[in-house]
Amino acid sequence: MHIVVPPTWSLPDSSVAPEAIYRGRRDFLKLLGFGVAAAAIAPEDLLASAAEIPARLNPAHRLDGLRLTKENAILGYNNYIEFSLVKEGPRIEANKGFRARPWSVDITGLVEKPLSLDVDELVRTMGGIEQRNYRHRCVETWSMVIPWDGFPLSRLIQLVQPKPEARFVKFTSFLDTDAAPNQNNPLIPWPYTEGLTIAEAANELTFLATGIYGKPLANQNGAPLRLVVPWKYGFKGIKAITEIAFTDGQPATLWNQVAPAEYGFYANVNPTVDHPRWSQAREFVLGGGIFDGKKPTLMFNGYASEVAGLYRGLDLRKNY
Ligand SMILES: Nc1nc2c(c(=O)[nH]1)N[C@H]1C(S)=C(S)[C@@H](COP(=O)(O)O)O[C@H]1N2
Ligand SMILES: [Mo]
Repeated sequence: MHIVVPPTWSLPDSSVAPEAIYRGRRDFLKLLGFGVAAAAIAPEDLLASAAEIPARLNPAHRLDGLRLTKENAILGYNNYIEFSLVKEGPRIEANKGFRARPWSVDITGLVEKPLSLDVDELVRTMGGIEQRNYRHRCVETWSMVIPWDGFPLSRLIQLVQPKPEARFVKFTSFLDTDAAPNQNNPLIPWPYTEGLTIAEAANELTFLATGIYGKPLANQNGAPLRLVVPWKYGFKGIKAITEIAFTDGQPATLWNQVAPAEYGFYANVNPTVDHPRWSQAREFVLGGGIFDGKKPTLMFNGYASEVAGLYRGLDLRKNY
């Protein structure tokens, strides 16, 4: 028989503080007669794994008035070309040979304090996670509203201290041709890579996600750690990150190498700059059913007040 133990993140009240979990665990251990031993154990050892600590919704990122896309749609309509080229594929194929833990992440390149650590250790080092509701707009014209859990990339940047020469950040995904059969395709420059300018990376909106809807990321959504840049097309949001490198030159990215005329380095959501093969003026909103409706696409996906300043003086038609 298979006994399912509900994990700590399934606690109904997602605002439970980590300390309350710690106290609950400690009282439970006492009940089992481990009173003295429990007191001697460091609090970290009793805490739920960092990625399981329930997050608090950041009130600055509530998106009042927008309907969140249903969990089942976020989990079952995916782009993850390592595993499948159809939307329903990653949910099945990323849950066969791929393992999101243990997982180590390297922060390298032009930084004073490079880091190499386990993903849960990284989350703990970042001081835990918060929830943010963000619009998500794929270059293919569908959109969702996703409640992410994670931490701002800016916090990690402060920790590793980029050197003055660092001007870009390059992100690299995993490489495992056994777990991800499509990585045997020699026409694609695996692993998946992405990049941001250092100013984009340090923007308050740029987020490293560890979960969705208060649960650890599903493999098909990019477990254990993926990038979220809500004012850019979804392909910038690289999944299953293994390395974050600070560089002086603009990094090559997978899509920019595969089809440079279609997928630029910036990839800012922009209703006035069409994809060579289709208009970007409108989008299909995915809510819970398949297409819930069409609406006009917003400049910078609705985040212009936060990010337009990053592109002052830049021709967004040339720098697409
Ligand atoms: N490693 C990797 N990351 C990736 C992709 C991918 O194919 N491989 N697809 C991108 C695209 S095009 C989109 S729209 C989003 C989709 O994320 P979701 O499936 O969680 O909605 O992931 C992005 N990150
Ligand atoms: Mo996408």
